[in-house]
Amino acid sequence: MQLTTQQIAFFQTHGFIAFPGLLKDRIEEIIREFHAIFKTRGGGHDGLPHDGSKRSCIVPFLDQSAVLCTLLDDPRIHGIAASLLGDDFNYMPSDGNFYSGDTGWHSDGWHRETMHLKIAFYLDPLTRDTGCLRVIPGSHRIGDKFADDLQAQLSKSGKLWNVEGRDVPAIALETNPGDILVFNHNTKHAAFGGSGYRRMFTMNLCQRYPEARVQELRDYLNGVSRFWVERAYGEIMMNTAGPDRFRHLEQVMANDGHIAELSRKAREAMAEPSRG
Ligand SMILES: O=C(O)CCC(=O)C(=O)O
Repeated sequence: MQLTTQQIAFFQTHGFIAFPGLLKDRIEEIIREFHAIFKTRGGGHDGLPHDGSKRSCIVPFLDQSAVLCTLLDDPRIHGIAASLLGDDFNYMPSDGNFYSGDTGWHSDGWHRETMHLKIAFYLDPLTRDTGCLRVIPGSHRIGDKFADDLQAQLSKSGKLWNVEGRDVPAIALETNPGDILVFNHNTKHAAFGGSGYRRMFTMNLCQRYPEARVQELRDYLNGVSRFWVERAYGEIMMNTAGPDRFRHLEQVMANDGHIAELSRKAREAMAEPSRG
């Protein structure tokens, strides 16, 4: 599947695009695998069941299931990624979540040169006031006055505009399971009114980094050490990759050698008794 020129232009201008029902034919296996992965972690986070009080998050996520790994090979997902990022795009670490309550306004990154995007799979029917994703069109365009003003002001919307987060002008991307949402990491997004059990997982993807700027990719990958992992990808993702998938793993695999040491340090820092 290739996106049309109009779809690509829409994404570039607005910073997001929705594909209602795109993966409806796979939703049963997707939901089954989502729960199977959480079951291996006790149902939530840190070996405990998710109790709805705070977000439970697993990173990397879809890498833990051979079935979910094939989403990267699925011509519909592959086509979206290749159309927006180029044929040599990188797959990046994914996350699986039980979200709990509101998520305030934020960007996932603030990338000037290399485009990063997120594909979000929401596994429950969600409306504007029950936790669907909201996005602010155009907020991804670094250097544009509107986007830069939002970047500086949005987190203080109550004080600066007398407007609380849920009332900030935005598009509510109401979804049903099987719908796919895609947004630029720079795009401001949030969710309000969700329950304590909102199921969602993501695939992150980016343009291939030019060799001269590959240190930026390494720096980006530092973030996964918070999850105490040895590598950016899970074993299943790497071990079940054919040559077509490997093309989208190879740059990260060549640049994630520092993560194990960072993870070790993060684990040790947690284990240290607090001083004071
Ligand atoms: O659905 C949500 O609560 C927010 C999702 C989000 O912020 C993200 O995936 O970056």
